[in-house]
Amino acid sequence: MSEAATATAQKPAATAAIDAQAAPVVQTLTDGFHLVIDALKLNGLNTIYGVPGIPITDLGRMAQAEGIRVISFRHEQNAGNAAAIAGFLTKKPGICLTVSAPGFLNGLTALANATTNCFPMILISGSSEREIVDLQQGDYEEMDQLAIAKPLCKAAFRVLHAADIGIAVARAIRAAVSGRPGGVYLDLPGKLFSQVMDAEAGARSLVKVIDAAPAQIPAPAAVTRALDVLKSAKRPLIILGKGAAYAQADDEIRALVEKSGIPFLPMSMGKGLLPDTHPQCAGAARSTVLKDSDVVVLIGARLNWLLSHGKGKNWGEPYSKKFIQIDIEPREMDSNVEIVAPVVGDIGSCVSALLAGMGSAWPAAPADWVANVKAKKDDNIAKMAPKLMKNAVPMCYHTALGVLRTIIKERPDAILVNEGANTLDLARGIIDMYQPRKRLDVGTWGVMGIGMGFAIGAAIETGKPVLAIEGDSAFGFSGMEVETICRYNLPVCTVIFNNDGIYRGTDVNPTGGTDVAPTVFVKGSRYDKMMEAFGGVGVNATTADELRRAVNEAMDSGKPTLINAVIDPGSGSESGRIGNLNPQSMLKKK
Ligand code: ADP
Ligand code: TPW
Ligand code: MG
Repeated sequence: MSEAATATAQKPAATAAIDAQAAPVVQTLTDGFHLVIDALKLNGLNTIYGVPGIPITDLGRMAQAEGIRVISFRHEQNAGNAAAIAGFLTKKPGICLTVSAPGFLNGLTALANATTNCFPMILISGSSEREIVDLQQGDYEEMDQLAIAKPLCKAAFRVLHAADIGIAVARAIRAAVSGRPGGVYLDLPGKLFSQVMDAEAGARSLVKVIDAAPAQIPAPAAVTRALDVLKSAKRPLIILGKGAAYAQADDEIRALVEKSGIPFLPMSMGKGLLPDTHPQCAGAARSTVLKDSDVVVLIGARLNWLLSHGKGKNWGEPYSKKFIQIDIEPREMDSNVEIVAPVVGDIGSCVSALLAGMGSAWPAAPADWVANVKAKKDDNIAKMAPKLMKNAVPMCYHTALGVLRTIIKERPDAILVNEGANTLDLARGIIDMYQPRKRLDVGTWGVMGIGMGFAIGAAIETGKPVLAIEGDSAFGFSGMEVETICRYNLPVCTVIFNNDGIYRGTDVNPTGGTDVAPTVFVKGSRYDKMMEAFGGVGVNATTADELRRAVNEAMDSGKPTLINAVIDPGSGSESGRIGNLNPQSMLKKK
């Protein structure tokens, strides 16, 4: 047990003289507060992201007193997003702490999003008293939180006895990080925190989780099958998803790609596992490789909407291809199309087994295919180059992103956070990444609002400078956290692509009424002034030069900075690259 816990428990109120007649025997006590803190610390969980309030205010205070870093946010969703990205970056569950009902619900969006993205996190929420909640008698912030959390995460547990806290935290950790990672909910009713128990028994009740995410070795037959399919390929392709980034098997993945000579395509958050400038990177020939490949190796990437479900014209149908899939989740296989060679296991073990099976005489990837992909890619890169050099005023997306692309090239260990529509899709395509787990974005749901939470979580967990590239709408979902960034003096430089609205700032109200169109914001807003309100650096940038200077200064100084990058309101397109997903009205437009 920690010293502070002992000290607290030895105050007269918490000290029991067991036998008043005999020499006094002092029993040292602990309580729920301290057991939660001790259980987290014992398992190396040393940061809590949250928002204080009943019944967890003192938990945050005591955690800080015990050496846990407690980062207080302005809204729980952002705290939850910080915890989720901490989980992605470290392979340890990020901890988010919320108050009951409304705070819990605010955090729940982040928990659901973490689960959807396979990021490990634990949402710990205080809750109201069971007796009152279960009889629906209207307790303060009454809500059956456990029932609501269950369908939105991997596992949900409630603890009623202080003696069970250690086991509950252990179960939560295992559930979050083992197998396919995801979100876990831990429900702690207010009364639990002040429950006392013998300190020694309390210490014994804690569990230090051993091997929380055990290696999952693929079956030898699965490895042989996959290699047989791969050997037969004439136009092979490797797709690297964010699961591959999460796995931290960077050397093995690189060895597999380079030994096979196969072109690779990184998914958004898989970018940088190998540099986007690697000769085998097919990022700039995406549609060609999806359409023309004959065997595709998926490594930690699902065949969901982001890969057109593995079928249809993007995949060159009616011509069909063979998929080899490496994933820790057996049920992912055949989710959308047939997987002819499922390799189930953790990516590190699977890729190592494939490498071993390839031996020393593995044939080079077919030269004509490699040359075709390279030609297509070089062609596309050459077409893009002049657009990025253009010095448009007002800036268009390409002008501004051309600047930021160079900055990331010069500072490859900076972390890039990215959300928006055009701001997201164009940045993803234009900005090359050079190192693994440096690109953090909207993920599987394409959710707006991850920006400041991810930026804060990334800065806290890695200590690296963060460049957050944000659409003006996207930023608004978590914008109040600029105060949090200033408060903790984090090295986060936020660049807002301010095009006066969602997708474009040029829509008009067709009725001619006084309300502006639903996608349009206040014209000429100065987001930079928000930063000044909290003592950070605010810059208004209207040209490429101004933008370059301001970002470089921010990255050099590490000072919290917000740059309002003025973007031509007409330069974006509806929904960025996914406008095709908008349902179309069959009725004639007025
Ligand atoms: P992307 O969006 O980049 O395509 P997805 O989120 O769709 O990536 O897919 C990630 C996949 O990686 C999930 O199916 C998940 O089960 C898998 N995964 C996560 N961690 C590991 C790991 N350590 N080993 C194997 N598979 C993993
Ligand atoms: C939680 C829908 C997708 S993209 C976007 C919205 C509102 C904002 C696009 O405008 P932005 O970028 O950020 O200014 P740009 O460069 O194109 O102008 N609510 C949630 N998630 C999503 N995805 C939406 C709404 C949406
Ligand atoms: Mg915008």
